[in-house]
Formats: sequence, C-alpha cells, structure tokens
Amino acid sequence: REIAPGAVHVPGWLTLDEQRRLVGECREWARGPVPIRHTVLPRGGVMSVRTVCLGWHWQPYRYTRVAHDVNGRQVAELPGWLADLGRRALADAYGRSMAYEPDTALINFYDGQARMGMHQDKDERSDAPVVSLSIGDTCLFRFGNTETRGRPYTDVQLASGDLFVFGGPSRFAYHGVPKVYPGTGDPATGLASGRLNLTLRVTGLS
Ligand code: MD3
Ligand code: FE
Repeated sequence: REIAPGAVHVPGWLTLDEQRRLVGECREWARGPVPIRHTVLPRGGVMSVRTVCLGWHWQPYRYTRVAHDVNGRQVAELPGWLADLGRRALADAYGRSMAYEPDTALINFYDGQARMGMHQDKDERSDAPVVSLSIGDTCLFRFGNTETRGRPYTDVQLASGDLFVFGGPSRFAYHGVPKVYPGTGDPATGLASGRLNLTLRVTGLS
C-alpha cells in the first residue's frame, strides 16, 4: 500500500454510504456559488476535467477567494465535516493521528474522455499532505518522481472508494491520470458515469 515514501494507497476506504453522501454533496457544490467549470490555462488550453473548489478557488496557478475567471463570486466554505474526514483519512493511511487543517478541497469530475497530464502540485505554500478520494469509474493513476515529468513512474488503478495520501517526499512528485475506464463504477454511489476525485489540501494562505 505504500507506493513510495509518504504515498499510501488504501483501496476501498470509503463505505458505499460515504460515497453516496459525497456524490450528493458534490452535485450541490457543482451548482455554485462558483459553478463547476473546465479550467482555462494561461496559454489558452482548456482542461478536460471539470473542477469546483471549496475554501479557496484554484486558478492556474494560484489560489484566490474570489473566482475572477468564472463569475467573480466567492467560493463556498470548506465544511468542517470534510476537514474531519481528511484527518481520519490521514490517520488511517499513516497509522497515527496528526495535526492537519486542510483549508481547501478541489473536486475534479472526469467524463470518459477526460485526462490529466503529468504535473506537480506546487501552488500551495505548505508541504502538508494531500488527501485524495476517488468515486465512480476506475482510472489509471500515474505516480512519478520529483525530478522529471517522465519515467520512472508507478501505475496504479484507483477505484471507487479508494483513498490516497501524498505526503513527505511524495508531496511534490509528478502525477497524472492518463485514462478513465468507463462503465467500471457502481451506479449505487449515485454517479451513473464518470469519475469524481476530491483532494484536500493546506494552501498555507490566509
Ligand atoms: C500526488 N488530481 O487535482 S488525485 C489534482 O485524480 C490531481 O483528479 C488527480 O492531480 C485526480 O491536482 C490525481 C491524486 C493526487 C492529488 C494530488 C497530489 C496525487 C498527488 C499532490 C502531490 C502528489
Ligand atoms: Fe495534482
């Protein structure tokens, strides 16, 4: 389950009930105040995933409270219960409880064609771990290294309910999602198709 130092995969961590609740909440969060959108990159590219943010709004490549790139509204707050879930996730993955105060969640929705290229997450001013929860269709997740976008990397399938924590030396590793496998999710989660990924992060901003 430890894919690399600080990178821990816990398959099937979320119960079906927890997944159903998260799918329902994601549906609400996707409606606004800042609706879910395809992020437009500074050079004009459009990301194939759709993203909605809580706490802080991510726009490449910084966090703001106000969504200048969407509708100028302030993003919804990060609910306390979601930060609690993040603490429980971290404790289960690492086998010990730690202080952890995530202040933002990024929720990505992948349809069957969506991908995420290899990148590092370095817009946060903190090296606190990232907690990732997957719901819906299984994907191919590529976990690389901190030096280059390319090899060596480890390919892992992330299925519905899986938890992944990225801390320590893995926090700034390259990673991406080269493929989603349509039709592999359980409709009982409430998600008929596609994949949801929730990440909890500490921005280090105030
Ligand atoms: C490893 N999301 O939102 S989650 C992202 O499935 C992102 O939507 C992917 O990469 C997704 O930035 C991958 C797993 C993940 C998230 C954050 C990480 C892996 C990470 C940060 C550092 C290292
Ligand atoms: Fe990332």
